[in-house]
Amino acid sequence: MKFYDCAVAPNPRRARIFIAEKGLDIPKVEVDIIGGENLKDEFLSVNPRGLLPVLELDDGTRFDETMAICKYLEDLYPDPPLLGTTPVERAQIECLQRKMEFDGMIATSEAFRNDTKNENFAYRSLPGNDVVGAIDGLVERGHNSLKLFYHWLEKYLSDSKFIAGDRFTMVDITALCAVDFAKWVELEIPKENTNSLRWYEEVSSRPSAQA
Ligand SMILES: N[C@@H](CCC(=O)N[C@@H](CS)C(=O)NCC(=O)O)C(=O)O
Repeated sequence: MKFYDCAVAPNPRRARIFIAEKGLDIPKVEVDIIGGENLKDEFLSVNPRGLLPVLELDDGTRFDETMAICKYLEDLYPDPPLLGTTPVERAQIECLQRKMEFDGMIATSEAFRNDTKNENFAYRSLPGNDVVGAIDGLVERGHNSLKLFYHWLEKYLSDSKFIAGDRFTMVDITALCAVDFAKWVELEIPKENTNSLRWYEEVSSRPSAQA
């Protein structure tokens, strides 16, 4: 297997943390998004949409979505379980995972990529090789969605150690990456959200968070 990665980017980081939690050592190919390497022919021959991460199998099969990569690896390496162990748990984790992704990751991406100050990205308001220009109003909508993300995160953590219960899961991975990504648009966990701050300290101190 081969993992196409980008050290600074939040979606590759989600997959990287997942791989580290599984204790796997998958060879990495670093692709520099900031320098535009993902939009050059060499990487476009790997993923024509120019997006990371990508997992490539030894027979050349490729997966270019973080959750597809994680689900594939969970099937191959079920321990420790990060996507749930029963049909009910798996469905619950899927519900929460998607909320963290939409409310946190996508909201930040909207706020960041539509801000014309970030000129390397604003001409591509959506990530990857498809050109969609910035839309001003999405900066404000992104910030407002992020405030809701923090509101709900605090609620989910009000009576459990991790977001989906007493075990660390993919939900925590996506939320951690979203919180760190949101620093790019200067929206941190509000000081009064004590459950979220307690959770953040705990999940960021796991060795996988440094992967
Ligand atoms: N839904 C995809 C999103 C992937 C994505 O947006 N990746 C970003 C990095 S976080 C990217 O490749 N950006 C390339 C660019 O901005 O040109 C996934 O979860 O894998």
